[in-house]
Amino acid sequence: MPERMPKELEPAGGNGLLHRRLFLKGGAAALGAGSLGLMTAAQAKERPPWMRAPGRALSGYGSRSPYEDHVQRRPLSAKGTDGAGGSWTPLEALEGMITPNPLHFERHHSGIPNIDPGRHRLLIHGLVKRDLFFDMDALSRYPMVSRTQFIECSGNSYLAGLPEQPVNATCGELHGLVACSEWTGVPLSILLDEAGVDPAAQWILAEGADAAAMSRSVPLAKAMDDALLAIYQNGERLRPDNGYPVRLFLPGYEGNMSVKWLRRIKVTAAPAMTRDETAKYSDLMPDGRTLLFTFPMDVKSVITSPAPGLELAGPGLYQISGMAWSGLGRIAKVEVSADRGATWAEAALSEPVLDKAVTRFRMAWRWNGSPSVIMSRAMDETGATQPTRDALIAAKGRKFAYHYNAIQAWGIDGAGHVANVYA
Ligand SMILES: Nc1nc2c(c(=O)[nH]1)N[C@H]1C(S)=C(S)[C@@H](COP(=O)(O)O)O[C@H]1N2
Ligand SMILES: [Mo]
Repeated sequence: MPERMPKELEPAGGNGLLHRRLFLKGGAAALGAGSLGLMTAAQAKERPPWMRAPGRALSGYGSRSPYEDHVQRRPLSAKGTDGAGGSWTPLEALEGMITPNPLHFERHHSGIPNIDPGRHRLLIHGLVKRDLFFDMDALSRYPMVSRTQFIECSGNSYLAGLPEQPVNATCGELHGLVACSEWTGVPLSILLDEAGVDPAAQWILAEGADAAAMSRSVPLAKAMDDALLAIYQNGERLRPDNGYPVRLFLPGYEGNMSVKWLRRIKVTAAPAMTRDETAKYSDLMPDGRTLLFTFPMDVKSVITSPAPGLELAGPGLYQISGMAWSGLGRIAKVEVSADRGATWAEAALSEPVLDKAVTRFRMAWRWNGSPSVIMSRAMDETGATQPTRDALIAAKGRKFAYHYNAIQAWGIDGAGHVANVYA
């Protein structure tokens, strides 16, 4: 320890948590990371192999470094040949707030249709003055908006906390059914206004062009508020995996409602009570009632580094980094604990902090090498906070599978191995 400790390195919580000001105004120099190994003059003169000949040629479509090929989505066990399944985003390998398109999680009920955009059509009908029928060219002529927002499958995370014993899996396998992109497309309200919605209308039914013709009912109020017909994802056309050539995108609502490969919107007086909003995406409560239409995704956070799938190399200073998001609005605060929840300190939030987007948080931690339990808890601008696992199970029982948002604890053993634990 230096004699005069810079104030950035003052403890903010138990077991080595340091003050978030380390990440707020250039305090990170106090970490002294740049002095870990000094280059000698002889080493500086030596040229690595990639400096001795020109590099490879240009390409029409970029690819990542082969050294990063191990960063992959993890497919859920395949369920037969009907294309039903999903794959998780490897959260522990990523940083920032945006999910790269090729690593955006997937969830399909009947595989990925190979849609020819020239033959794809979108119909708007039902309780409207006039039916509208679009091809992609016509749709693309309407004014577009861009929004950076998350999408999360409501089945995300239940594996992390509902089984009797903690499941041993990576951070991405436990929480990776969430991704955040810049979505660009046409506000649905523009098209509904053009179609002329009947005053009796209260809902819409959205239907996909996959073999499952997956369909969900959406309240008209949401459709008129911020629903988007998304055509671009992080600047390029949607990937087939994520709904090419057009998907419905409903900010903050459970991912299942953001119907991919969108082909039909029917304006209705009542919800259609489709399979996906009755048999599925509904939750059995301890008192025997079933919750239907649980739309917004609740406030959640998870530490992505250190996290299962990564190892700590030994005692020293670490950057705790994680993601927080809420379907109700902006993230207001994230707190981190390094002593199993005995003490908590506020993490630094990385700008920008956007409505219904993933917010990156950071915290400095001096790990002394002894077994530790680290956790994060987020609060959104409505004041909603993450429950403990015990509190969530006390309220909702164990028979639910959707909207699991309890505080996640990671256990770190003396060898630096990180695992899912119940705190
Ligand atoms: N047409 C159609 N839309 C769909 C699905 C589907 O199987 N078919 N899966 C839904 C589910 S359950 C989720 S969580 C999200 C996943 O979106 P993503 O695959 O782009 O991540 O899409 C939703 N939209
Ligand atoms: Mo989902």
